[in-house]
Parts: sequence; C-alpha cells; structure tokens
Amino acid sequence: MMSSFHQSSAESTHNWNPDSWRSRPALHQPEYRDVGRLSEVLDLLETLPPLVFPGEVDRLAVELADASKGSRFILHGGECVERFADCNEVTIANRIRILLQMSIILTHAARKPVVRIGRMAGQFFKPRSRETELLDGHEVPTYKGDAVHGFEATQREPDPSRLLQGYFRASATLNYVRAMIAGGFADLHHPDYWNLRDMEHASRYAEYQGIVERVQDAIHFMESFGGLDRGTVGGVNFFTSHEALHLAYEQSLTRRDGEKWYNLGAHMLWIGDRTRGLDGAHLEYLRGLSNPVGVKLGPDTDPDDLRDVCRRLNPTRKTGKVVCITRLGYREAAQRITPLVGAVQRDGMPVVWCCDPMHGNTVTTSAGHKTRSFDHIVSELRDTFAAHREAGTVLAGVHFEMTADPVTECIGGSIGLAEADLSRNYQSWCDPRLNYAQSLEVAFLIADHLRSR
Ligand SMILES: [Co+2]
Repeated sequence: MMSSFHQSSAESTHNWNPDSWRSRPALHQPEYRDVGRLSEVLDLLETLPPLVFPGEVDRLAVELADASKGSRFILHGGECVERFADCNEVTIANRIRILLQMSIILTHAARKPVVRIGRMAGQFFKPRSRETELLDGHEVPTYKGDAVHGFEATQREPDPSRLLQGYFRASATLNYVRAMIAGGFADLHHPDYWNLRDMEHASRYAEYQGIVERVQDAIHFMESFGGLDRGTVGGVNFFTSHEALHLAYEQSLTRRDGEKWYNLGAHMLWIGDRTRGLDGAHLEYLRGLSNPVGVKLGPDTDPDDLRDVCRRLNPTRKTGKVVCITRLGYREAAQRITPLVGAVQRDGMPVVWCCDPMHGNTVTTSAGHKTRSFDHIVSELRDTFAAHREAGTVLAGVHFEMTADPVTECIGGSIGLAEADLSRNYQSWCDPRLNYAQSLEVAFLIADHLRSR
C-alpha cells in the first residue's frame, strides 16, 4: 500500500508499457484454445486505424474537469451490453436520440452544457460472477459478450475472430454516429422527436409537455438570432466509452502520441467494481493511459482503497482524469458516500463524481426477471445529490442503462409499470434498462435537482 503522496507521485507511469499488465493477475479474461489465431487477430488489430483521436480524448478530459467544478453536467448512458445485432441504423439512431433528448432537458434546466458519453461502440464485454449458467435447461459457459463468443449454447467457446468483428462493429457504429451528428440528426426541434405518448398518464405529464415546448421555443429563439447553429443545439460533442475488461483487446488499441499513451478504441474507459484491485492487471493497464478513466464503486468499497486506486490512476493529480462512479444501492447510498468523498478530499485528489443509480439496485423477481425499481433509482440519485451537497462536493453527472424502446424491464415510474408487466416486453440480454418514458422522466427529475442547486 502506498502511504505518501511522494511515493505515488514518483510512481507516475514509470515501468509502464501497454503490456505491463501481463505480469499481474488478470480477472475475467476469456480462455482461448486457439492462441495462434488470437495472436494473429491482436497483431492485425494493432495495425488497424484507431477509432478516436487523441485531441478528442483530451477535450473530454477538459470537459470532465469543468463538470467536476459544476460548469458542465455529464450524461453517461447506454446499454449494459451491446449485441453485434445492435449495429444497425435504427438501433443506433434510437440510442443517440434518447441521449440527446435527455441532455437537452438537462441543459435547459441547469443552464449549462451537457457532456454526452455513450456506453456504446465497443461495450461488447461483460464480467460475470459465475462460470456457467443454465440455457434451455443445459449448463453452458456464462455469456460474456458478443466479442468473446456467440449467445447460442453451441457457440459459447471463446473465438478470437470475434474481437475483430467487435472492432469493425464499433467502428461502423461510431462512423454512423459521427455522420448523423454532422448531418443534422441532432436537430431536435421536430416535435415528432419528442414522443411523450407513453407518458400520457404520468401525473406530471402536462408539466413535462410544457418543458418540451419551452425547450423547443428556446431552440427556435436562439436559431432565429443566428447565434446558434444546429450542431450546437444538438450533439457536436459526443463521446464513447466502454468497460476496459478484455485487456489483450484494449492493449491492441493502445497507441503512442508523443510522450503520451492513449487507448484510441474509445474516448473514456471504465474499470468495474470487480476488477479494480490495486494489484490487478486492469488497474496496471489503465494507469498508463491519458484517457479519462471511470472507476465503479460498489457498497463494499473501502475508502482507503479508493484513495490508493486514485493515486495509482492519477499520480500527477490531474482534474478530469478519474471519474468515480458510485453505485451503492438506494438503501446505503446516503451513509456510504460520505466516507468515500472524505477519503478522496482529505488526500487532495481531484475527482469527478458521478452517480450510477442502476447497478446497486438490481433485484430478481420470483418469476426470474432481473429488474430495478424506478423509485429506488430516483431515491439513490436524490440521496447522492444531497450527500455531495453536504460534503461541499459537486455531483458532476449521472450514469444510466437505458433504451429508447418501450421495453418493460424496470418497474415503476409514472407510467406505472408493475412486476406483472415485466414479461410483456422484456428484451435485455443483461441488466434491466429504463425505457423511453422512464428515461425522459428521470431526466426531468434530475433537471429539478439541477435547477434547485
Ligand atoms: Co449493467
């Protein structure tokens, strides 16, 4: 354990290179039988062009630093896991649409720009707590994501070629997102983009409708003055992120730029609650990158451990480098967040605080559906806002798993989804997501908090 600033500072990125993680224990890595094919694939990935540019990564770091001081707000969201089949026009457009709509609601309320980060274009890997699961009555290796193996029971053998397929799908997804934004998709003043029909029975429907109208008025007003081009209203800045789980894949997308190293497969990477061990390979890999790094913090996070993780990831104490994403669960968020914030504050470590109110609130129903209660999600958010306010820190953003589709995966919200409704349209391959109406509603609720701040 490092005990002083000087030790950690001296550590810097010394003795680091893109494969130094290989000398550490690496959890949750698939085991490939065909290692020859694996190294062929990794060699090829190293020669392919990066998906993002160092200047974009640096800009994200600056925007995150702004957010940590309260002058921007971060909306980080998307799917728990991306499927290869999601790499199509409609699905990508829907994902961008919901992120844009939520961000416009937040911008309007907070009077500050929103940093949009998608969990997309590379979120193809999942850590799983068990090695096997039941599929149609058969015990099969647990599903770990489309870039590892197929979903069908007969396809669960890890296949190195899927890493390549993942790279090309991430690249096609990001290419389409960039084209949509450059081509005017972000033009949000079409009322048909604001489909509130699902929310018609919501108690605050009229109020939400009113906010949408005011947002549209504001957009028209600014445009008629010519002070704002379409791109500014929409999404010129859009960043991608995924969990840095499969380290050989991440290493193959690591590039040098002058004195710095970047992972150019995404703008931001995060490290899971299960893989952020101080001596583990994941932390070793991430500490050498110039990318902003998210750290997921579950209810068992030890405050001293968090302090040491931050020192390791951010020895030069740059603001905008480490994003601490708390996912503590609604019952414990209020009491657990204060010691975590305290440990980092006492250490003088600049940290960007985000709240993921989804992952600490997952339960399984008696019918076997994984679900989350909208009330618990909102409750964790409310307590997290309050805890930061008390500590004098800023809650810089939120992290969601959501979809623009009318799925029935999370219960509650003013659309009144009940447990019995879950089977109606449950589509998630992994965690339950907020549907379209629930996503907009949660954005309106966060907007209330930002307005009152
Ligand atoms: Co998830």
